[in-house]
Amino acid sequence: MEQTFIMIKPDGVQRGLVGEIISRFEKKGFSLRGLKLISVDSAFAEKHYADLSAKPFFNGLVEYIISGPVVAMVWDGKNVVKIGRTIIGATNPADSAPGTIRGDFAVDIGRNVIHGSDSVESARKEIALWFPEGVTEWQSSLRPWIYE
Ligand code: DAT
Ligand code: MG
Repeated sequence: MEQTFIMIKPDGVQRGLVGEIISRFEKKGFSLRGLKLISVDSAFAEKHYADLSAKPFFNGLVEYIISGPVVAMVWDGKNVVKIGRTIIGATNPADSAPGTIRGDFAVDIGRNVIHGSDSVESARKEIALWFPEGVTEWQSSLRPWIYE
């Protein structure tokens, strides 16, 4: 099944949103395959956001991501990349619908609480970057109750 990379950004960790965010993905029916609380350095953050290196907000974005520990996760499920983005909400919390993570918990675009891969290809790259050790193989016993 498909996998996506989800990261709770330093503001999400500081604000005590880790449990709430994990809960939303669990309750949806997705399976957790990897999880760690880590601090990354600027070289690592620059690699993660390499596609945005030409943007005017790039340096501020890197400073934000290295400002405290983040929770890096891999979630597994049918269409998890696209549905994960829906659960997260629009990039700018001003446009994120209520009921989404950013819509419920964020105000400014530069403090938008959470990252989620934007495509299956980005997910593959991001999981390789953040989880070079690999993820955990297991299958939820709830699977037949979630998938027909
Ligand atoms: P997303 O995180 O929704 O995938 P993105 O990949 O375009 O959005 O950008 C990565 C992060 O960079 C985003 O979560 C917040 C920040 N960002 C994006 N556009 C921005 C802007 N116009 N001004 C300031 N920060 C921005
Ligand atoms: Mg993105």
